[in-house]
Amino acid sequence: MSTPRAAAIHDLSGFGRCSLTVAIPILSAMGVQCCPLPTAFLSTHTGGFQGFTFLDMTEELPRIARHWKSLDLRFQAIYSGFLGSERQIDIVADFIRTFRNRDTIVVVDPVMGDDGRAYQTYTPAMCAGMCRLAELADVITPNLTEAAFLLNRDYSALDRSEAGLRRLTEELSLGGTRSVALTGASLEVGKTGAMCFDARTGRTQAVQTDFIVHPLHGTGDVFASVLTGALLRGRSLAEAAEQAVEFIRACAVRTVEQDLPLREGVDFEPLLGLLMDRS
Ligand code: PXL
Repeated sequence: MSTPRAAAIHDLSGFGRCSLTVAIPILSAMGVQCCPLPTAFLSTHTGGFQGFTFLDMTEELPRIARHWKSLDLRFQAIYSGFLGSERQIDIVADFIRTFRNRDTIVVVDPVMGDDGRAYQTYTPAMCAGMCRLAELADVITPNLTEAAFLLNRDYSALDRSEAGLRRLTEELSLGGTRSVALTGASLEVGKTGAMCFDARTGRTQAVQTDFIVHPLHGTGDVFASVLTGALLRGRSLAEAAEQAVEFIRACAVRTVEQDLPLREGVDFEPLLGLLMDRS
């Protein structure tokens, strides 16, 4: 099998393990060539650090896309996450329309917020744009906050029972046309994971593992990156979600055992070998 290639459209945060500093090593370990399009260059992520720098890369994105098109590059995955400006919504949508072909998986992680609140740099207009962008996806990976934003619901009033989470996931599927892996789905005390709707089979399935710690920064990015890598390796949505959830659990155990600061993200580097397919 030739090496699959993914265009990864996320920010580059120099410190704090998220976005591209998570996506590049994880996809590489999983045998995927990761081609980054940085949406912004920050000194740290925006969760838990004060005074971070932020260089908006909006102007650069269409120039990169034009050059890649002139080289006739093909991508088996287009994987987007944290965006740097409202204008980037249309730029990323154009990128998807230009580079998508029959064998391309489009994964949109609709990064907007956590714990019921939008991230500091996300305006209401950006969140509305993110919902439009997510309509182009084959697979979306929202957390509960982002699910509430996507469906225009009150976060605190979401029904978190198993039946409620199933319904929420199915509602996010746009009538069964888009796969969904809803993260932060806990079906019992002490467990967490994802509720998955697979548009290929029409099935909704929960994936659960032991809950280790909250809040751990960047777990959404680890989840979506492992999921994308596993889908490119031919796994089903539920298998891909299971691999992602188990990897995060292993990383969270390490992070907690070493008493590492939670804002620095999950201590995943020594565990990348778990993702390598030696077959
Ligand atoms: O993990 C999501 C994320 C990505 N990128 C940046 C962030 C965050 C969450 O806070 O701040 C820059």
